[in-house]
Amino acid sequence: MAAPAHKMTPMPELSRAVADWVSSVRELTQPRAVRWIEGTEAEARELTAQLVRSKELTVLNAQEFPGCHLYHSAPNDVARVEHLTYICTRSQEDAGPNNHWMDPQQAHARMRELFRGCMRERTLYVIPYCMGPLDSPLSRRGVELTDSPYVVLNMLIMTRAGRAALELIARDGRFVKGLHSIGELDPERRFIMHFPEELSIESYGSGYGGNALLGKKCHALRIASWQARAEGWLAEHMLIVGLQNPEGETHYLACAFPSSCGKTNLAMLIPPDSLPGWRAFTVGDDIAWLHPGADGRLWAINPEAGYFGVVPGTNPQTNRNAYQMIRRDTLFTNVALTADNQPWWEGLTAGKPVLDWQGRPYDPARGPAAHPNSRFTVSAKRNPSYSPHSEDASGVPITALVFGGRRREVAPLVYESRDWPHGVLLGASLASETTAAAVGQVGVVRRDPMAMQPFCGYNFGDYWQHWLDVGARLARPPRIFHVNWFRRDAAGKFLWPGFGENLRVLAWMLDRCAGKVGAAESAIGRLPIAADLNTRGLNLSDQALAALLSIDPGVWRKECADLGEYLRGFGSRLPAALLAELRATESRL
Ligand code: SAT
Ligand code: MN
Repeated sequence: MAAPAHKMTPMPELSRAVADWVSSVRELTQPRAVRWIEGTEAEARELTAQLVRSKELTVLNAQEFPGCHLYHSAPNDVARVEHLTYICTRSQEDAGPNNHWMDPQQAHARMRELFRGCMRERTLYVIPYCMGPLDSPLSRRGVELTDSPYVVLNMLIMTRAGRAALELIARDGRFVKGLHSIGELDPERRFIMHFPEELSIESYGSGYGGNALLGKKCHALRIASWQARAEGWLAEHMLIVGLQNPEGETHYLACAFPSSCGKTNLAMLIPPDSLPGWRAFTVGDDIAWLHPGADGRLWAINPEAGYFGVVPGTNPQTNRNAYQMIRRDTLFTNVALTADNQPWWEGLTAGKPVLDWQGRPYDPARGPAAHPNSRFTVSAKRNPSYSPHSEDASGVPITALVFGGRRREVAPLVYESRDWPHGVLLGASLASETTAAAVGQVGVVRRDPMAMQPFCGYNFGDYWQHWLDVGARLARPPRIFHVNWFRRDAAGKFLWPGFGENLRVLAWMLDRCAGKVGAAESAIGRLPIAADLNTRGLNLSDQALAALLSIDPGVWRKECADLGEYLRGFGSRLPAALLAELRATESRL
């Protein structure tokens, strides 16, 4: 048990470095008060009550959704803003063609003008947080300063935040500095700036998830990917799932998919009745930090403590675990409301929306009732399939890495890389249809290497070289696969049922890793032999299966040509080995 608060050292006295930084930000932003977040439940309750009183949070139906609340964001602040997100390194080359870049001094000057006096009449919250288990040597820490109590509530769920994190910071001295203000929520005065060389983040003008919860994409991916390169590990946009086979053996997979392509569903997969004896355990649903272990394997932790997941589409059929998980103690953002105060979203078969995500009377002519990027924030521990190994200080060992995108055509259901360097090419070749998770057009195919296009904090050329280097150091590297659950037939119908049935494909991968089944060599990699893929009870025609496992050499020659053109855009930073892998594929085609 923690000692009563009055007997404890006041938080500002724990770390001089943090206190000095808070003082300088206080001077700049001029808040009415400064409040250090202890991380207690009483504190979260009090902050929640305060937001309910000020009508920023709505209490949801306490019988059906106990402990749940609804938050409406500003209507123009509902997704990440990649066009306003910058990597500010001294050399533009280090940020690479994959990032928007600004000179650090210029960026600091610009942000200072935005932050100056911006917190008058507001409280400045100091949130020390730890990404990863508190006792793990693989974890890293940060402090977010924000004027948004909604951000505080989210950070308390999404990270290990509070006094314990600050004590760790005081001990090792290093932390990522994240300064955030909602500003005026004006899209014209909005920037998300990253300074990897200084381990700092400055975010202004948005209260939305990835723009404002700085522990998530900003720290755990953009800054961490930079730190990881310097320290010899990988910070990736991957879920981590443990699959226990009927023999009782558990293997862990880390899988990269772009935002809003089903990572949370895959992480919480429900084995279908047709695959008795299998169990799935969630370690993480969005981010994996992968470290080479002393045993030559890759070990993963989930730096987060909660899920910030897409709500629409969640129902007992698509994701029973998630549906159950978000029925209590969940913070909903931008969903609709029923007459009896229950949250409602597209994909629910029961209930009827009366107010839309902006709190207006629901009118189908104005579009969906819940925003397509509406979100739930919930503690990972609420997940029925939560893996107890999520808390292991050394992480979990990874058997396979999986890359996937959302593609109507081109990519087969699954294929396996020939070896690690070829697997890096598979990752680099990821392309996907865009989704509502970021502002912009939805449904257009864009390149999204390793699902990291919006999140890699440095030049992709250097990043691929780092991937090659990490693989070369692993005596027992995981195998690397590519999947596409989203392939469609000529009529536009999905060929593969997806969701829990994806376990059939994952089981094939594990059979491959265990050396139990062979594969068909193809120009792009190894494809399943149809008989090795368990499709019993699926109602999948032979033709559909053949289509799912087929590659069209003509289409692939074009795909390789496009990829080659894209890769060559990285100039001298592009690893020669990656280009050689592409050439080898082209010659096989
Ligand atoms: O960036 S968020 O964390 O808000 C959502 C996503 O894009 O995965
Ligand atoms: Mn994500």
